[in-house]
Amino acid sequence: MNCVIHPVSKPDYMSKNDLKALQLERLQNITKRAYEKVPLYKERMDAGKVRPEDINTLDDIRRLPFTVKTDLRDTYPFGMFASPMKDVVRLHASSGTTGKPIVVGYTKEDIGHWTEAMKRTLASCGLHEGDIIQVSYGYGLFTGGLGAHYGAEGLGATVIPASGGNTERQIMLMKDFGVTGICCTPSYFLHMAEQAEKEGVDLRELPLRVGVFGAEPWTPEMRNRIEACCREGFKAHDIYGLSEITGPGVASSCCAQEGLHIFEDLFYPEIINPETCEVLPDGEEGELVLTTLTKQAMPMLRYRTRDITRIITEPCACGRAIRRMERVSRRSDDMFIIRGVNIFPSQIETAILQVESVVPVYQIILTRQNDLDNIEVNIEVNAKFFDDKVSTIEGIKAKIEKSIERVLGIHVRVKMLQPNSIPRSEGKAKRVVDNRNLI
Ligand code: DLL
Repeated sequence: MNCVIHPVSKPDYMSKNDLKALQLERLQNITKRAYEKVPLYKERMDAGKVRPEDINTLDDIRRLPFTVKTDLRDTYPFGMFASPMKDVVRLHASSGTTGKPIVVGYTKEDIGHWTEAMKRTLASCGLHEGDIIQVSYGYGLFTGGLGAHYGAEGLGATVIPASGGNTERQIMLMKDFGVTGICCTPSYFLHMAEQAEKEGVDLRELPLRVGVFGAEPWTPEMRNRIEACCREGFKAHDIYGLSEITGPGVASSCCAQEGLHIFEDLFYPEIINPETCEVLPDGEEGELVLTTLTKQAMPMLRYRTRDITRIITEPCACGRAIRRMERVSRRSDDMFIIRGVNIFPSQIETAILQVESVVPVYQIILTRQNDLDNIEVNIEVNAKFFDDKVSTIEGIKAKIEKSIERVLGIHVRVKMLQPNSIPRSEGKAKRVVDNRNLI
């Protein structure tokens, strides 16, 4: 494997002992800061009879309280801030499905750490000075655009701050400016590939060699589809992060493309059983919990991400010492139960993409009738087959239904729709339409 080590990646190779010492020192500082400056943490730690001085080893983190998304909602907008507003130089926000967004703040120092994390992310994806990077994550309150922008600029690359949307212009920029790296959600990239094909632009003929994709769950099957649209050697990388912790830059895949390295010197990971909150050993699957080790404006102690993954114990072929987690394929709160079977959207994506010639544009529709939940999957017919005989389309539909049944063990009705009937997203794709009116 040809893994080039970029100088910004130095902390990724830190020895275990040095890393642990740094983590402990940072954990002690951050716990003290959270306790002294954020009333919610003081209350919780007092109630749990734990004080910052009780953190003497990394395992003592287990004595600290968890933080959940509703804590950020309940203290809206600035109740979790540990810095006075004069030191907060940036705000971002993430909108949920209901009500007010959650707000996150950064000091100058926090922006510096975030930039370093994003430089390490992009370097890990194989980008460097001299690359021309198109940032097509949304700029604005969403952390994707500015996060990638600062990282790419910090790396010394040429940045095109395209933001999301205006897909025709995106293709033009990519082609005319000789873009070598693109940052966006995987679903938006597929939409761009579709648009390029319509315009007669062959992505395989462009110099594009790295995709930095994240912000939504996607499957290895989707990665294969994406890589097949681009020139030989193009790598579709997976990057992970969340606003509450920093934004993108928490973890990233590397040249080995097997799992994502967590930037553990900045974010301390734990895996817990989401029901019992018991901490699980490395290798076991559960909910990822993250503690920010350096964040000044908004320290997060043991934030429950709801994202399901596991820590990979084997060393990575790339030589990095920081540990990896498996790609996040699902969230504990994404699961729905149909006819007694637990289902995650990613399982359906895997099943759909196992059928060749299917475009990965689909939506899962949930309905409720007489207290029974029902699921239907809408998939677009590939434009190439649209004019074909009805029997061809029926044949593809039957294949998809069979594939889903193989994966889930239940029969799910599939509806084939005309090309372009499912709305495309410029950011995170909306895969599930829940019409059950659950409260
Ligand atoms: O999505 C930050 C980000 C921007 C990450 C750009 C990567 C690239 P939020 O909007 O707060 O922040 O959403 C965070 O998105 O808890 C996961 O459920 C999901 N997510 C993010 N990255 C991935 C990924 C940004 N690579 C939530 N795979 C997280 C699967 C992801 N899910």
